[in-house]
Amino acid sequence: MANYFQPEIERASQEQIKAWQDERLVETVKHVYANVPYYKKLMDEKGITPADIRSCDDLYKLPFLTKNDLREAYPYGLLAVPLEDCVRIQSTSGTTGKRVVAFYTQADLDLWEECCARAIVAAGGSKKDVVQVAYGYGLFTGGPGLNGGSHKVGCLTLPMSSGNTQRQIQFIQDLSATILCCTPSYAAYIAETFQEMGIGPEEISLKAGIFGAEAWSEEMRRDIENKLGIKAYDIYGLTEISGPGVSFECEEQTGMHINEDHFIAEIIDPVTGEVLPEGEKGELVFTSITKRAFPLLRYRTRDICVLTRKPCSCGRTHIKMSKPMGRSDDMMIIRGVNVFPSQIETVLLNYGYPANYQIIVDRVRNTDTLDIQVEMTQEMFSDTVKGIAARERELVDGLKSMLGLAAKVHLVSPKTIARSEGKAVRVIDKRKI
Ligand code: DLL
Repeated sequence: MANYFQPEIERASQEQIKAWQDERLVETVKHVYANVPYYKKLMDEKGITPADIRSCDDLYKLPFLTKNDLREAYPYGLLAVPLEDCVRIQSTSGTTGKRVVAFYTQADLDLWEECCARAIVAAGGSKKDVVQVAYGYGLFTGGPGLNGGSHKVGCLTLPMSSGNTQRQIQFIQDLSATILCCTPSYAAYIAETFQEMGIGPEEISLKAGIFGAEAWSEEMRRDIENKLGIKAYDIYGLTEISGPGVSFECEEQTGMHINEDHFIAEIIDPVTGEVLPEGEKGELVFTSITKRAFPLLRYRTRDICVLTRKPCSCGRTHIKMSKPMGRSDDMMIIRGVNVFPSQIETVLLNYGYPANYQIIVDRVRNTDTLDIQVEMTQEMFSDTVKGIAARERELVDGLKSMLGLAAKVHLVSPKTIARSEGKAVRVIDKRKI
């Protein structure tokens, strides 16, 4: 028997969903055109006004928005309400000069938390549950989003944040946590630690997990499910659009229902920008239609997905997206942190290295590893062994402050990294996900 947090919305008819989307889109376009000069300019350049957008059928007329627009408009350029109406910011992981900052009014937070509550109830959660939130808290949306959702459902919420695995295990055991929320790689690590302690699935109180923020495979899902004795549900989202809960999995485990009363999804050809029909693989684009502080129209996520309206056995009518199958840009997600190769290159160039390097990403015992091989100049190469070790440490520190992530650095002799004849292969991602 399926459970819903807001059954009248989650099982609404297609006509009702379309009616909500039409009305809210029109209203949102008026709102941003009137209040965000950045949008007004983009729309004026395309020669359209709010009067041209009368329903979702006109969505294609609107300009796209990208992460670059968000950086350009940083920090307040896309804010659509007075700052005094905002009560919170969150920000994307990764720490290039300009981060993406998203603003929320109290009403925006409530709607976001309701989306997360839907995900928790879909995973079998009710007020009887003990929800252990082991996503990071702070600027990252994972902890705050699931925390708020858990409150809305009325669960006993354990705001653990990530890390300190022994303490996570102790709380799962002592407080009989029933639902674990964290990244899939951290869930796998917790599962492995239980196994090493000789604690089997039948002795673990958990019944479900809500795992997302990074790609994970079906094999990984089964492995976590078996070790912890749970059902593992996927959850998707991005800071720009609110955070976790943009879409979530139901018991069918065949894709994530997008909360269509809040977000309109499109799939486009990442090269031409052309809208593709349902069922075709392409880049996912979102338009938020209920947010007040930071509404985004046609935001290009860079995530490659497929959408389907095939009826779902859970009774939900909202469209489903597949797990993201990759990205149309070069962003990597390493231990939950968004990393662009260009950030790494910037650090190397700052320290005087030639741009000959290779980034090797792997997953060892369910934890992402980041190794960077960097060619030295001839001059650096003639340095002492001690001098080279000091240089490596210096780069590790520089990378840490740029990425917020520990990397391993290996300095190699000049001309040892293979040169390519076409595009340089900078990144070797060995993770099988
Ligand atoms: O990762 C929000 C989130 C927190 C989602 C907790 C789920 C759970 P960002 O840091 O802005 O936000 O990163 C967004 O992460 O564009 C995807 O590429 C990737 N991503 C998020 N969820 C999934 C998922 C949060 N379930 C970027 N599967 C997105 C694969 C995911 N990739």
